[in-house]
Amino acid sequence: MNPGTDKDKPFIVFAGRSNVGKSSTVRELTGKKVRIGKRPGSTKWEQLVDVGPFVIVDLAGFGYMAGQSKTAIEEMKTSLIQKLEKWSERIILSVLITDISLFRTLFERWDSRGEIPVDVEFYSFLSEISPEVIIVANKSDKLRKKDLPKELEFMREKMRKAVPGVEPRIIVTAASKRDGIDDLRKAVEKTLELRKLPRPQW
Ligand SMILES: Nc1nc2c(ncn2[C@@H]2O[C@H](COP(=O)(O)OP(=O)(O)O)[C@@H](O)[C@H]2O)c(=O)[nH]1
Ligand SMILES: [Mg+2]
Repeated sequence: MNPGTDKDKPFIVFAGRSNVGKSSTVRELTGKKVRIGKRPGSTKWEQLVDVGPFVIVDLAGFGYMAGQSKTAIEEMKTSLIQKLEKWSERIILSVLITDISLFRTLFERWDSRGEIPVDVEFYSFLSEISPEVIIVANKSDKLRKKDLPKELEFMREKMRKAVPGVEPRIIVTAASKRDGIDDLRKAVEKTLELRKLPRPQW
């Protein structure tokens, strides 16, 4: 399927850095066999999954990818942003997938260089182009259980600062272990319901 096929169906987009588990999450949510990468950046283009009234768009990742030049990475990011802007009227909900086990480390690395961390930049961007954004804190299984609350609080605080006046909605998952997928499904359904929209046919 390509984005031109189902002309009127609104999009639910899944965005996030390479290798954070976007495709795994979409696969667990829908049962559809979207490609899952062994190596970062293995999904170069978006994959579309029809879920009845909506189309889920599993986007290509962005950010660092092994073996790619800085220019290639920047070009990829620009083309992704242009694509999302072009689609923005069709986007009903964005789901930002993050790797909670790496969020703090990456945040601090970028922040210390005076740059905006990619996850935070994308959260702001998605909040501009999309009526609703849900953040997924994936790979929670890679953290020690006792560290999860403080890592979540760290993320919440940074995201709150990035989009003032909006309380970030964060769902904790471990997609490859199927943890939290029901919570995510419910969060998506609830968000759509509040906008008087139908349920996706997962
Ligand atoms: N430990 C762990 N690994 C995961 C999780 N979700 C995905 N992965 C793995 O991370 C890698 C990248 O996953 P993929 O879904 O292709 O990420 P994408 O590039 O964001 O689409 C794969 O090897 C997955 O099996 C998770 O919650 N925990
Ligand atoms: Mg992928």
